[in-house]
Amino acid sequence: MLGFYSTAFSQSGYGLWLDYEKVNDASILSDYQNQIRSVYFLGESETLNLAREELKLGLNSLLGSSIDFSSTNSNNASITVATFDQLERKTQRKLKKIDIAKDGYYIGHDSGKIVITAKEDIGILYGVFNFIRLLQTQQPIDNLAILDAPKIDLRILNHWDNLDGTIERGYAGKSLWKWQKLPKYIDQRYIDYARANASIGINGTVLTNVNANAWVLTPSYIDKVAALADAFRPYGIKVYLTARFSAPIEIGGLSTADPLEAKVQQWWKTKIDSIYAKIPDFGGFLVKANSEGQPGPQNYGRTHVDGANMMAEALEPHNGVVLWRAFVYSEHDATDRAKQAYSEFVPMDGKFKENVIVQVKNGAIDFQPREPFHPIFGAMPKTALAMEFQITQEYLGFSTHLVFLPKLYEEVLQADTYQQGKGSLVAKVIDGSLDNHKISAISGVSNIGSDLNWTGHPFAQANWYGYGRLAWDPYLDSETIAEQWLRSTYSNDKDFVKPMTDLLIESREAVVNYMTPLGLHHMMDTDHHYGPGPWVSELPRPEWNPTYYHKADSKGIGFDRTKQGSDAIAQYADPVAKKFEQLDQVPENLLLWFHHLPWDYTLSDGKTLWNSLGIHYQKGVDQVREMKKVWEQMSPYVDPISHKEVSMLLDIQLHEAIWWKDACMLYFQKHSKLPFPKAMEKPKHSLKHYKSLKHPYAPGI
Ligand code: BDP
Repeated sequence: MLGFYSTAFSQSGYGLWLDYEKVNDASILSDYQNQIRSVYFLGESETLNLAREELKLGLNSLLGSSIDFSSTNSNNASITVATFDQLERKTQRKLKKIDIAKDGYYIGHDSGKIVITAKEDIGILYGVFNFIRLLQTQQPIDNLAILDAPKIDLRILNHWDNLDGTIERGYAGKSLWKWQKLPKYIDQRYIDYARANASIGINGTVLTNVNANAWVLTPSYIDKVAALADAFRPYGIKVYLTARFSAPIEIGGLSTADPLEAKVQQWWKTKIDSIYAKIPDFGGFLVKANSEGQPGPQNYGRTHVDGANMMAEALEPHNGVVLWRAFVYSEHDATDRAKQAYSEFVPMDGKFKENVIVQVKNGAIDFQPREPFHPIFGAMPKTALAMEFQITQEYLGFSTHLVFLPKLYEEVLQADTYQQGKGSLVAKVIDGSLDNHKISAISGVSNIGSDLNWTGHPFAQANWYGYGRLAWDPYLDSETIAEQWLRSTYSNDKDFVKPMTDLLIESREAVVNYMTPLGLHHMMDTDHHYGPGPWVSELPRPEWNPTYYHKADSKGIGFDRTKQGSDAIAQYADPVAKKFEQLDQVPENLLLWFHHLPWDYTLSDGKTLWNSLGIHYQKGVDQVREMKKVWEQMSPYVDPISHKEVSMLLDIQLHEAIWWKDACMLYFQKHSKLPFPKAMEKPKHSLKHYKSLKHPYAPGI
């Protein structure tokens, strides 16, 4: 029995990209073995000890032999690991100055030996993980000179975890945080979680849902949070909490939460001081205010600036930050939802305190399979802006569909805002380099839960990994990330790596094609946000209805955001706006985001809009079929349990891609009254059937 369980466990995916399997290429292995025999590891601290143990584990497992860590001298060790200061002190010689940034590291050669060095202990840990990655991905190590440092300061996961253990939009089980057993019981999973995050450079975690519960700010919960902070600290990870704006009323006994009232300000100050007394390196607050029914300063006739600055002032003496979300839209505002956050926030540019970071979702609507970049990114140069990506796949098939999100993230980060002319990439806004901000941040809404493999779908691990890699370096390309993840997680065999990298890269476009092609968006069914619901039109808030977004009628389809329409395009810098405005220039994959067009409109390839829509839906389905075929061939490289798991998930994905195609095309046909294009497979069921499908118990609601 033990054998059965241990096999199941070892193939469960629990080890993530950190299962260090022995290098299977004989010549690479012997090359590594020749170059690495012993390690001289200098220094003691909690973080350095973790780095030493990680390196030991990595080398012993990858090289399949026991590496000597007892050296006391860099002369007779093949690898020396030490902070720069220690290295100089110990070797008693001035080393060539290497300009290593904070949190960064250097891996290079010195007199034929490998050196891993950094300014700080955490840099050593990052250096060690990156050195191990070189071996895991079977890179040459004979001539190393890698100077690397994170380009974004705060690289954060946002957990939408509730205190009752459920996760809003979580599809991989329950929350990892066992609040009831904290602070005394430290689950091994907290440590494994911190280790995995450190391996990709994540250095912050917001523990609680943006739809916040004030209870987490009560003293007994702060003790629990402090215990988690203690567990994460050696891995360089700070904790943050979501702050419910009305907390002074709910747990403080005040009659108001007006940010301009002295007693409210004092309440937050005292609360924040008490948090820092227990967690000296507490990161700060993430706040969702006056959004989707959450309380905020506007309840008292105040502004986002008033609310954010009040908290920022109390956090400032402790070096804490406020991440204030710009995800706002109102049922009382009749203008296009895509315009509302910009309209509300841009006039406040320059008014936030320096430790306020405004956190903006990647697109102006809501984590759709494809959105143009959020116009706020080019329009608030005097404010530090954080990117908020969603790693959990709320609108992208939950943890059932294989979708490689770094491809989406890359598209957004590489988009050009033209804020200061050509080359003003969103990545440069985020890392603070475009406008010289003192602080920069990025957040990813986590897809992690209590499932044995952490993320539900084994390939959803790649999205956690890829988010972390891009948070470290937002200029990385998604193909490199895909390849590194595949090599570290499964196999270095070229017959696996090449086709699977292509599959991951293509998977993002596949989901766009079978859900929301040609710039369509927000077509999902109500509440659960899972399957298609293009017909939904009767929800009380107009902007919650898919019909608000696609505007299909007998004449055509699409949201007119040009000057003749909502004029949302005007929120982009001129060159971008011009491109989106003109039909011969707007990227076809955003066509219906910006334009309402007749069904017989002719696209660049000569096809009509109607036919092209059907062909795109079909293409999405065919892409999933192709993914299935490729995966079938991969069984020699993947353990049988994972292989079967992914095969079954791909079957579901195919079934659901067909569901999206059929439901959407049948619904649109009611308006277009046109026959389906020949290339499109006929729908399996009637529109009535698709409309009747209900999912009251879908996870994550
Ligand atoms: C929406 C989610 C909702 C979140 C909200 C947010 O459906 O659960 O609370 O975003 O980001 O997409 O605040």
